[in-house]
Amino acid sequence: MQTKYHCVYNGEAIATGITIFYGVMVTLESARQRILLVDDTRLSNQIMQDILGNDYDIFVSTSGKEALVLAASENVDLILLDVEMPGMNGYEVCRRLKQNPYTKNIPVIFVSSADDVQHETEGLEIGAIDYIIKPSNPAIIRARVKNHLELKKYRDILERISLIDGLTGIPNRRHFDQTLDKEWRRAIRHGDVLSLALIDIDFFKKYNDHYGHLAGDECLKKVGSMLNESLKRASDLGARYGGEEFVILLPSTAKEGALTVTERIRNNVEELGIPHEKSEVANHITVSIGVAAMKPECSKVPSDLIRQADLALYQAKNAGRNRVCSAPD
Ligand code: GH3
Ligand code: MG
Repeated sequence: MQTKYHCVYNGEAIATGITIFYGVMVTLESARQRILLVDDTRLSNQIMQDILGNDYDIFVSTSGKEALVLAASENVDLILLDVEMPGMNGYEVCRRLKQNPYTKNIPVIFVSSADDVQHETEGLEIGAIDYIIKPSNPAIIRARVKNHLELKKYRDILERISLIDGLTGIPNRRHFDQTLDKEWRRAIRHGDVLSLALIDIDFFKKYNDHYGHLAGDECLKKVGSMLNESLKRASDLGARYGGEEFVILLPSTAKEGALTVTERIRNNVEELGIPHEKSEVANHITVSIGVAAMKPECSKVPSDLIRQADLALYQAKNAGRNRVCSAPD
């Protein structure tokens, strides 16, 4: 993703170029978008580079195989794809791009000298967003590319927003489910261990009843942002799981490490010092945490890990709340 967004909760404007969706404010820091040119003829690539190089970052590939690698690794925003190429032709490249979850959302424009309805229809049916017949006028190429990249930019923004919780501004359940799925498969490939913790605010119903729902919402926001501040590794994820429950995912982390992180979180919540005079365990907000660690295998599913963490959370609640419990190995 080449554009960088900061999501903050409604009201805290920070920069120019602000768009508001569903109460979540998103700011957009423009960066140059990236285009991958795929053509076995170097001259064709050079012509396109001359047309587009001033406005975009350009990546060049002279074969379909190499293009698939670049598309998956270089975070490109648009692919201009020649149809006729030795080895893998453009249609096959496009089919494979659309089958790969990492590349399926990259718009593809076919660039071809095949000026007939059949070729153009086939290209569009495979999933290309447009079809340019070469040679084409540079101004028209620039205009079409600009239009498609503009749409891509806004689709990226929507994608980001759909993964953020509207109240707390932290990743939502959908984001978490997607990441768990991805990390689960990665852990199977690498024989790695994965830890997960469910975090639930103690006596939150009493908090809402006593202080009101708006105060309850403020409390959720504070706990949510503290949660993410407590996570140190780039691969760690903290998300709102639903209601007053949060979840964290710690890839490549065994149970001991997960217990250290969650104990830090439990302690940090106490140190927020949010008064809760109706709590039965303290005079401030506290959380109970259930931790589970697992080495994912093909015979297991991600919900096994969640279920274990849920049981551990239940134990933490039963054992008196404001504590961390872990599932047995
Ligand atoms: P326990 O210590 O056993 O966890 O008790 P609890 O009261 O925290 O748990 P319970 O599940 O009975 O109540 C959860 C409460 O969380 C009930 C609901 O009103 C509140 N809640 C859920 N989502 C939101 C929200 O988005 N905003 C606010 N303010 N409250 C919420
Ligand atoms: Mg609760």
